[in-house]
Amino acid sequence: LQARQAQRLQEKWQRYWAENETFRAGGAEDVRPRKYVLAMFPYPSGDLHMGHAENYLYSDIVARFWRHRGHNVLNPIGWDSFGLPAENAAIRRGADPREWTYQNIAQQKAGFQSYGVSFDWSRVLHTSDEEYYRWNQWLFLKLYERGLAYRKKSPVNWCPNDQTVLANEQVVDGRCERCGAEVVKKNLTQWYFRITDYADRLLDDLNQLEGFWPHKVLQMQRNWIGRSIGADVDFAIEGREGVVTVFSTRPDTLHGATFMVVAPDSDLASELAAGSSEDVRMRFQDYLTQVQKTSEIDRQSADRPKTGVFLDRFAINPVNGERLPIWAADYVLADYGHGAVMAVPAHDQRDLDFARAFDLPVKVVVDTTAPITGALPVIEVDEDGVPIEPLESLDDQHPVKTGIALTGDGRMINSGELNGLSKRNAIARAIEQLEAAGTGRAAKNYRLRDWLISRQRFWGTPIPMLHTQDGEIVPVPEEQLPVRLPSIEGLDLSPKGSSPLGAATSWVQTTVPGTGEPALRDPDTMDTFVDSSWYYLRFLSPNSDTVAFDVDEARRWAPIDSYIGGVEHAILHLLYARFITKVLFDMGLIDFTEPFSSLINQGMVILDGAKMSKSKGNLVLFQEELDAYGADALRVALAFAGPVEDDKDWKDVSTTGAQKFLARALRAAQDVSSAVDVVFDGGDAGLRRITHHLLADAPALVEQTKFNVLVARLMELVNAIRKTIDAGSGPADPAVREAAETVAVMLDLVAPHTAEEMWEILGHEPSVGLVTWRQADPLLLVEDTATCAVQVNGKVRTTLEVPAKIGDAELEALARADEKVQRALDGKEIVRVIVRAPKIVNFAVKG
Ligand code: ANZ
Repeated sequence: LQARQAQRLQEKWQRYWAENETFRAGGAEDVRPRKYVLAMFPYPSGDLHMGHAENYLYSDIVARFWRHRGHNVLNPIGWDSFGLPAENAAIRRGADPREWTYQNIAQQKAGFQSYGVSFDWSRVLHTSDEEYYRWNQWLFLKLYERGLAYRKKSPVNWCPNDQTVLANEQVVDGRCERCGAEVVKKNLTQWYFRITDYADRLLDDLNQLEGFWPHKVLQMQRNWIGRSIGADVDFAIEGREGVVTVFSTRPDTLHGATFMVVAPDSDLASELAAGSSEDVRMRFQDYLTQVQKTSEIDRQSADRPKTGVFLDRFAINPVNGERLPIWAADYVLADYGHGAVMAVPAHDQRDLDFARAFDLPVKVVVDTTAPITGALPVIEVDEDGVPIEPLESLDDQHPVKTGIALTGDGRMINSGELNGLSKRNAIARAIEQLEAAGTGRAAKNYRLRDWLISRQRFWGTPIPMLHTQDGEIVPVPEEQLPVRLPSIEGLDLSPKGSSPLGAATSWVQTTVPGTGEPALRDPDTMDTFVDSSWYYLRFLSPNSDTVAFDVDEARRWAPIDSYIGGVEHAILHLLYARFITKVLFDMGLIDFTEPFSSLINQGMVILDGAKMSKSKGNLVLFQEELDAYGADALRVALAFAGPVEDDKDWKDVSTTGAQKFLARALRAAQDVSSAVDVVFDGGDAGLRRITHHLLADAPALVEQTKFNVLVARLMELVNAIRKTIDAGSGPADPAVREAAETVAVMLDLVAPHTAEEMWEILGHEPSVGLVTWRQADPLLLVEDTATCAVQVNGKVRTTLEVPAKIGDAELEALARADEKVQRALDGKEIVRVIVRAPKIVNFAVKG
């Protein structure tokens, strides 16, 4: 198919689809079963690229497939149009982010249309429209009412380049996910969503997605939530009121605790240091300054040499009254558990590294291997922590010698009442003892943190909250939404650490509704992940100005049957959308708790094994390929390039091969339509078999997302058509027509313009996109046949052509039904039947 012809078909059929709203989803009265297919909506950050070409091709294939299966399909599109790229681009050009955003949207929209994606264009949404973001504000108020939105001051991730805070999820390897700048910590008061309240449900419900989501993504979500089960243990501190609580997953090892470590940047560390000597205070201060410059990644890195300072304070081990020296060290994090640990160097690698670095005692309490017979000695140390016993006398397996902590299972030793128990039983027993003594209790901990949603940027949803002069916080009443973004006139958007909205005086200064008391608007905007956490519901009633989404439509359409997008969203977006879905469920607005029933992650389009990027200058441009080869060839080439989830190297993508294939398919339809009538009975059996095998296999191929195999099979069928026309019975053979029609209805998934054209050439009304696929004829699916001799008393009466894999019973029934056999058996008594499928049936008869 040459580019010019492709262009002509694109224009023709795209106009037809637009005028007829061919892909508009059916309304409430439509009785067909429903499918909701969604591709993650794009950022309007420039032209469409090959990643888009791949992503929206796959969702289009799935959407088109379900229409062919007689479903009412919803396949909408919108734009995730708030966010930093627009704002940064606007700052660079001194322009309004609105302009840049809506220009890009228009461009991307045109791109999708010329690519022939079967979207329902009546439902387009943009998150930066006030008709959309007012519902973000509504959602915020609902979360606030339920105690799920709150403000707190805490150290937050701060990107010094973008001058804004970042959610934990937006910090990748210690750097800003967007710009790559090293993230630092800053103490700020910010709005949070209490996602941790949902930690257990977010974790447990992943089990119901097993088999429907990529396993890798489920595992990433599990690790992100990071539930640990263990105990909180209270330690008294000498010379101090109250207790210090530590979280431990190994309360069984309490007898092996030989020191305590607190996070240097915790309030507790400062307090303990303050109660110590001048010298300790100074050393602690120096250390703290150094720690504050260290990134979280470095702090958690296992190979970094351990650092710390002794605080000259002591904790008392609740199980044996031993004095444990307290250290401040940066491998303990302030915001995990209680920011303090009981150190058990024999059985925890980090603690062992620390003990070896600072000559602290190591006491084995779990006998983890057979050769260790419980005799591992405790190392006695003097006041300075120097071992009294020479190291040489220790067992070779001793962790102090090997440097390897004994983390495995084993029998408890040196642990009083716990001696002899296995690790698991000892943990349970230790918790019982702690609870009985009132010095501890079972506890759970999560890696997951609450979702920080405040952003000090302009291009986002204003947080609908007011601050009065005496520091009170008042929500904007629901009926006053939206709180609109002000015009950028006179505003300096450049990042400066506080929201540019704070400088919009006439916007920010307002009064409390009802009382008239002066108040300031919250100047921050919401993380754009709030926008994308519920957009899938907005598509169901995108024009409603009374509700965020129509609950009846949600009952009809949601949850989403197939969600398609990049694995880069494996954690943040999916986790937030799952969280908000559960909140909406708890509010009684929807009747499901997981938004995405199945998830497909596509691979990347790469070039010579490398990721394409503007900076590397190795971009293959979507628009250029589209112009050069046409939408269908590009689509076929991408679909054919390999399995959905694999990365596709552009080297292996053959747009010219796809062009030739499409030309052949079209020519087959033309040949059929111009064939001179000839009378046929039956038609070419070989061709019919290929056609019907494809009819039988295609649904499973699509459902298993084996789109490349489907394209290969279509190519095979087109070649078989050509062979039958040229070397066989010619284009008037009904088997040729049947095959050409089958190609048209299936090709619609990948090459919809060519498919419509073929369908029309074959004499049918458009649109082929709405034609239900034929059923395969089971008789034509029988692959190999065998010849069966049917005998009566050893004499062959007839032969039958039967499926090679036929069973004995079925073969006997076929033989009995045969006319000649019936005649030979007539009036005789059958005494025995011998069946050897598929070759022989022998009736032994009397009389
Ligand atoms: C004593 C112990 C003995 C521990 C042992 C482990 C093994 P996860 O699985 O990640 O939850 N810990 C607790 N709070 C910490 C903090 N703020 N910073 C760094 N480490 C912290 O890890 C829980 C374990 O990590 C806890 O169990 C504690 O060390 C440590 F043989 O307590 B454990």
